[in-house]
Amino acid sequence: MSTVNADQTAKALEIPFIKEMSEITQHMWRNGWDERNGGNVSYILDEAEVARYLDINHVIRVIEPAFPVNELAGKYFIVTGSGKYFKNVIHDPSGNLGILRVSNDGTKLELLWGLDNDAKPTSELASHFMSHIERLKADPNHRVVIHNHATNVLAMTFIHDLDEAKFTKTLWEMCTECIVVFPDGIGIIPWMVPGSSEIGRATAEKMKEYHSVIWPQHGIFGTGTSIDEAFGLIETIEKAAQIYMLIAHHEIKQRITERELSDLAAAFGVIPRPGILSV
Ligand code: 2HA
Ligand code: ZN
Repeated sequence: MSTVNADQTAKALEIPFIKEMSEITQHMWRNGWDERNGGNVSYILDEAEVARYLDINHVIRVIEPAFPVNELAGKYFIVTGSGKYFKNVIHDPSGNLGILRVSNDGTKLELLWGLDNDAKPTSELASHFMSHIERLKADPNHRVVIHNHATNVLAMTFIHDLDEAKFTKTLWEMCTECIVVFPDGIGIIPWMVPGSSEIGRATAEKMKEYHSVIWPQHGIFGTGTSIDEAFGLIETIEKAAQIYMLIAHHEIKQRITERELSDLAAAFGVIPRPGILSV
């Protein structure tokens, strides 16, 4: 086992995006959403932002991605490492996180910081990269993909119909603010083997239309223009799923009606995904 250098950790945590990744992974672990090595995060960084803290001309190691990513050529990312525990990131950022640049031809990953002791980027890099490509097409300000095993979302995929419109409507009905936070609804893919390019393609296909995608009996992907936004989206969906799980065995005496959901959307200036509300 490598010894964690306390001075190096303190210095790394002075870099804003390393601190942000370390804090959010710790937060998710404390929420119980990232047992063992569960979950992964990738975050697009500006070149100037990275150059302020690191020598961007010093490539520590070159990593071969499973597939070329021309669409992301020249982009910088901070990512969680494969097999790494969210619990440990804040105590050893450079052992558990890495800062990478996609080479100009899109065929290599140039490691600029972290992933100590030959660690690799997240096992879900395919899903992350393919999702970044689609979200960037939809929104040039997109930056963050977070995957975790949010407990109640996962539980809900056992007992709720996995039809996207029905699932979305149920979540909107659980908390007043849901329709405002995710008017575009939730994408859902079939159960698939994680870590593969196939699950990456299926997830990214949904990302063309949705900010968030559920992997049944596994977890959730949330995206956004910042860590706060991507995390806040997952937090809101998980809260709605928690309410659903809390009330699932009880008699419902009153609920938010479809009319009220429409009124909410109008009041907050959001357009609910068509085909979900009938009023
Ligand atoms: O182990 O969450 O989906 C990391 C994961 C894989
Ligand atoms: Zn997972």
